[in-house]
Amino acid sequence: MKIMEDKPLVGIVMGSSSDIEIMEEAAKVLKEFGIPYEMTIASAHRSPKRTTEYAKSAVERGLEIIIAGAGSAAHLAGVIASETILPIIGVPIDSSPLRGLDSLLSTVQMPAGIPVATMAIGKTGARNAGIFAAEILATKHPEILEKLINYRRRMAENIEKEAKKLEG
Ligand code: RP5
Repeated sequence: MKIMEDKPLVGIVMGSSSDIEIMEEAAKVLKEFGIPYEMTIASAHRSPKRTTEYAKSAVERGLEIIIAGAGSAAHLAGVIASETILPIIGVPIDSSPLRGLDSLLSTVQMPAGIPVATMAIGKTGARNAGIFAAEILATKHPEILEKLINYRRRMAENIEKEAKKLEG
């Protein structure tokens, strides 16, 4: 397990080492916002015990949110959600011949009672998972709120610049 700081607030979990390239996008955002996180691999079907232990110990280890990314029949986020009351953000990964549609449906279509906040497929979803985690944390961490406000302002300024360039 890669611990970025003493006390990670966000756990990033993925089903396979083949998911790292995608899930790094979530990590990049958390780094940008200075949010401590940890990253690990746990598979809902290949290592179910490790997965449930990770979820069950999350609160006592100080995590406040878990981002879970998986491909194919992606039950990782749902299984983790069933073992903790922390909010779970799911990232469907486009690693199968169905290009992520399978993981999108299996992540988003949670039966009533155990929600998973599901993002878009692939790198965009992983990046948004990082931003969404920051937004949840911002409700109680004012320094993260300030960074998010600045991030939004910079995005809007970039659009203004691009528009001016296009309009001539
Ligand atoms: C899922 O199966 C993983 O999340 C990954 O996206 C997919 C393929 O895994 P590998 O066969 O590449 O390990 O569990």
